[in-house]
Amino acid sequence: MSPKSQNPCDRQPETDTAYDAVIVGAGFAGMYMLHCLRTLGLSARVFEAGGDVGGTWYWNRYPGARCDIESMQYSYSFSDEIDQEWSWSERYSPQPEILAYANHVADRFNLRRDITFDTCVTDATFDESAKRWTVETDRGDTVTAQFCIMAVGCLSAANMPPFEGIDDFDGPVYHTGQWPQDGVDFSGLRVGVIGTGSSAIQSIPIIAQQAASLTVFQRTASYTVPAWNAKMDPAYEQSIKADYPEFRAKARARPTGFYFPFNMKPALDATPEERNAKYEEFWARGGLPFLGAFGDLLFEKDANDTVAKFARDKIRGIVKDPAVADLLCPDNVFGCKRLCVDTGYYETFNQPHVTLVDVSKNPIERFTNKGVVTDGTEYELDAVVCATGFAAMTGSFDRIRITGRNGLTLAEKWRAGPRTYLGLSTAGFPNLFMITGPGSPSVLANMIPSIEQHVDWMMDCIAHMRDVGAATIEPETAYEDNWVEHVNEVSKVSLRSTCSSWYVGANIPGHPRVFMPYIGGFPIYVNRCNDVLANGFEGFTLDGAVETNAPPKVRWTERWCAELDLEVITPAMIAAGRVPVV
Ligand code: N01
Repeated sequence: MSPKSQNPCDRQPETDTAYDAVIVGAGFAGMYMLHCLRTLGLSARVFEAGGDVGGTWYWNRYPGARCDIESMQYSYSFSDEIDQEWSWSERYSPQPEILAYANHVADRFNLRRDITFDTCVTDATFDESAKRWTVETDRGDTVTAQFCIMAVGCLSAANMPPFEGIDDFDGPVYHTGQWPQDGVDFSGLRVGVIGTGSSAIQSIPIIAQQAASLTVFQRTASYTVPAWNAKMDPAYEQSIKADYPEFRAKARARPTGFYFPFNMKPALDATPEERNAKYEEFWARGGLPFLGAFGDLLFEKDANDTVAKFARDKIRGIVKDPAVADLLCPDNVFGCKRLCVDTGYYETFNQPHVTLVDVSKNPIERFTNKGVVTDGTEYELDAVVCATGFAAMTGSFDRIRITGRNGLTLAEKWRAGPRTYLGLSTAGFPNLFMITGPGSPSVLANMIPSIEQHVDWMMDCIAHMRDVGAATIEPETAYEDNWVEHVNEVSKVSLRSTCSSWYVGANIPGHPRVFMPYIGGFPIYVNRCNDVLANGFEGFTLDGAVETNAPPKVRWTERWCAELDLEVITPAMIAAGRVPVV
């Protein structure tokens, strides 16, 4: 079933329809929200910019795109049937398979009938007298709803730097996060890639296989760990499916919401030989779990120096040209920026048709009709790929004019950085919910469980509002301020707060520097959300409630009564904010 059979331009704009909820975005968050609202008997309309479901996995179709969380853990957990009927073909799923899974879920629950595709929400305005949101789109739709739910994604607003002369370039310029639907064939072309983050590191080895020549423009070298991706082992798959709920529970008890072996011993207590042996053992496992080699790697700079040196030695062991190897060696904190996971990245630079260009001291000056100029040299190219990242966490909100009480826009309120209570909502914007908003674990946890936990919390909240006859819910400023302060304080304990990454908005010129995701650990965050709910939505004001004393019922959130994995999270760590989030 594909919505592409309809020409979106042909449809009549929807006007004056009143819904219980409008959802912005039909990625994994919007899809699950829609499914849940229906279960509660509420009406909802989803507006989605893309031509189909999938969100991140709809847009990021660049060569080599795949998830850095293992397939058996990167999926919805709300349906035992889907858990059992769906099979993943590889240890780490490629983008087409994750998109196929999103389509499967959309088909299974007939979600598309309530989703309007190819439509961007432009405005969401709270009407204080009606206590409802008015939502407008770029296709002329104007609808109203009691709840406005932002399921806009954390890494959805592509960052395209304003390179001078880019429009003069004769060839195509692509962004990894806005990849053409039908793919791109680079065979025989001279290709340039700008950027060396996760998207570049995944795509470079594949583009190199096709291109006549590949020139990589690197501003900052990234650390990357091999994925050691492989075909799914049927015995492993079966062992998990035999008791999927148990496996999910084990994962939820972990700081990142996904499970992998973690050695909590400090690196600084080990001898150099023991350390090296442990790093080799975890390197052989590969991927993000490499950061689980020792418990202090993201807290103690001296410990981090040991893992950084190990990684640089690996690079020098793979890359044959010492000058190129040196350029590929990062000199910053290991894992400070999001760790990359690759297949054959460093090996690619041993190929004669691949060139690494350092733009750290001499930035890209401009595009010409023939290519890209840096340091006075023109690199002639047929096509350019900008793997230049995203305006993370707040970028997708910035694209919509969201107006709350007293005409205050969200952009104004967040000018000095996002302010939320639990990453779920923000004062002055009643009944506006965010799924994995800034101030929640989001990108520092497994995204799909993070989404489900947020949606389930919102469902208990909305059900409670119905039970007590509340028209609106809104956080109190004092509680929001405390939460923002807590998010900031916890981030300072981690070495992650020390570098210029998209976690702090530093990749976008002019953005305020604020550590946006909550780094205190997924189960700790879940427990906090549960406590707020159990205490009658502590820190929120429910307006118009008839039955103010009715205690909230725990229905949806029941499955999120997170146990802490006490092997990796002790009360002392929580008190010190030293919960290891990879
Ligand atoms: O973006 P990035 P990404 N001139 O911001 C460079 C997730 N993800 O799309 O570091 C030259 O990491 C920039 O340089 P610098 C994952 O969470 C997940 O790769 O700012 N270069 C950097 O090298 C990831 O972290 C998966 O100096 C410029 C690069 O562009 C997040 O998405 C796969 C430049 C941007 O790297 C973002 O990853 C892919 C300029 N003007 C993504 N501007 C998986 O699941 C920017 N750069 C595996």
